[in-house]
Amino acid sequence: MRRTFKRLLSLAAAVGLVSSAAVAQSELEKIMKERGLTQDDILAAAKTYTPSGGRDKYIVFSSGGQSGQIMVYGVPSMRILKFIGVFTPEPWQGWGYDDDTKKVLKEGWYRGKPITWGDTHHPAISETNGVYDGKWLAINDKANPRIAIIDLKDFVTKQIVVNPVFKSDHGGAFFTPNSEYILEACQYGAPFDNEYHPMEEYADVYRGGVTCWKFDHENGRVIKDESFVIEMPPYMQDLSDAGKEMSYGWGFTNSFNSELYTGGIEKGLPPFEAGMSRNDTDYLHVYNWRKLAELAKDPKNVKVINGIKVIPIEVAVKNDCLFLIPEPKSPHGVDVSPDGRYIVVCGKLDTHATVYDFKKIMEAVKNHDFAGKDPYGIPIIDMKKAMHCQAELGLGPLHNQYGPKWKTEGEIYTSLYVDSQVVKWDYLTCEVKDRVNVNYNIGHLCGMEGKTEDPQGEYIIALNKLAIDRFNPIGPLHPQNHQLIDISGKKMKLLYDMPVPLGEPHQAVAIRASKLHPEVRYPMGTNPFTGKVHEGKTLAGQEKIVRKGNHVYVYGTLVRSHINPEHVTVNKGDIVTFYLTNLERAEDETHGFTVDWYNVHASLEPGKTVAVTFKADREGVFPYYCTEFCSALHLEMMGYLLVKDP
Ligand code: CUK
Ligand code: CUA
Repeated sequence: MRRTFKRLLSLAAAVGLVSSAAVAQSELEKIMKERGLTQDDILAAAKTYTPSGGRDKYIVFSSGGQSGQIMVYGVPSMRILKFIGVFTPEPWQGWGYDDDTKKVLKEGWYRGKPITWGDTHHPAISETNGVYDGKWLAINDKANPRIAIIDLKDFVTKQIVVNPVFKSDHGGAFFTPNSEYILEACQYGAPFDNEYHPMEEYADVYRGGVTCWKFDHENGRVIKDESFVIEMPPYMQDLSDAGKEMSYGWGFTNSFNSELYTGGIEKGLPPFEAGMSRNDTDYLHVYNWRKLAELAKDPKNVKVINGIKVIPIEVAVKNDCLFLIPEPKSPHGVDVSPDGRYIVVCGKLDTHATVYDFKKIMEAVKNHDFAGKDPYGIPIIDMKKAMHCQAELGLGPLHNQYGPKWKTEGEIYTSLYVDSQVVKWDYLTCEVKDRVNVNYNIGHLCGMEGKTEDPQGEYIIALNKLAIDRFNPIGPLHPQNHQLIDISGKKMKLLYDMPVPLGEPHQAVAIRASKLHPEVRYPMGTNPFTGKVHEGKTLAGQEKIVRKGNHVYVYGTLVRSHINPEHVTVNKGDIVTFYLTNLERAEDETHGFTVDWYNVHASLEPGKTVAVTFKADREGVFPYYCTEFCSALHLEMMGYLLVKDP
């Protein structure tokens, strides 16, 4: 401590600040004493504290778990910047409370049924040449198998696609290295049709698989017609990753029910978790998505189920596009090294991480050197022949992230769920280098671009499932805990705890902030969901009310500090559409809009046009107003909807 301050003091003396530095020292010492802070605490604070107006080096997109949303925060400050409405309504952004956002949410109605929640797991940033390009973000909903696309120009969800054959998904979303496809792996095997099939048909009719969603990288939309599903046995596929560099064109998905166990405590059978972990190994699925994409273009190679092309197991096998490799035991994370050569798999019930060598896998494939076939005829590659090494890490290894010295030191970090630790090790030699305790029960961990071809340094974030004693108590439901860990030195150092009051974080991805270029305003009259001029665009002086039959269209504008028009009179039973344009050009001059009783809300960022439609089903007087405190006369920014009995 003393020495640090002496150094500070001599530095301060050099710039003529001796007296103020001395004052600062005594004040700092006083605060440290009062608050019981150690020198390590002060260093951690200095490494994370971001003064007013300061910016973060990295931006993190974290799954919001059961909230169905995404959380955005900065590193190292750990300041939350935004929650993005994705699968669930989010009133602040008007997400699900105006016509245009309702339309996007409606695309995600699962088999036609309104679904208002989601279980987001794995966000992924679009890639160019295997590195993040900062353009698009994708995330899956495990509960109702869907993928959403978020535009990183305005951080708004632009598309939701429903998987027409899966009944749950987990191993998505993962971009291929040039964002050609988004991989989405099934979790719980189920019939691909939407019919009833008894459990006795599990092995024959229930199926798993990986959906390869064709992605229009330029426009940021999934092209459903060019997407396809690789059918797989109902082994309960789990996490996935796309190969890169030497393994480009391949995908890897693990699984945890090679037993084909179907449960049934009521039948006197062991419960699912016991039956599914009977075998010592499950299967890593290795598939050539690039070749399968070509095959899928020929109708002879596919069956169309619920409108999507499905490549049957036999077709994939016949064309040398699908293989299995045993992997121990109840595997979870599968993470391809930055050069694409190694595939690191963690088994939840095994103390090891297993490193597979893609070169060895390809040797076996080339020579058709197989240990046998599974009941579905898929060739099995001998585990030993595909393996590079195994590292003994501890209890409950789950996920991996690569560090900047991956090439020279095989730098990799793995989460240990049961041991509540992050382990640093070398995947080239399988030696353990360091470990740090986290609080508690870590799931994923997030490196800075830690799963791209260009992992960055300094930080790992531990995404912990349990917080227990870390924060002030707020009732039985605790927040989650994101812990920032400094990895710049030889020993890892815990820097900061961030409570996450949103939902289970699962995966988070971090990108250099310098790669993001979001807009500050929309071109005047834009509909953000089409990127084009909104049909309701209205400029100053063009405000009007138009009646077409029983549908009343209000072309309105908002600008500090009035809504125009200020009176709208309609008949009971009319359908009313407010088209609203925010005429502001100034940064951050957002207005909001709501009408008493009608359960609508819109967020109008500068330049945006939105539509809000409802049925005027009740006679009366309904004030509407701006919901953002936008100026000194914000409260005056209002009007009246008058609904009369005709
Ligand atoms: S999962 Cu949650 S801790 Cu959905 Cu990626 Cu591993
Ligand atoms: Cu506009 Cu308040």
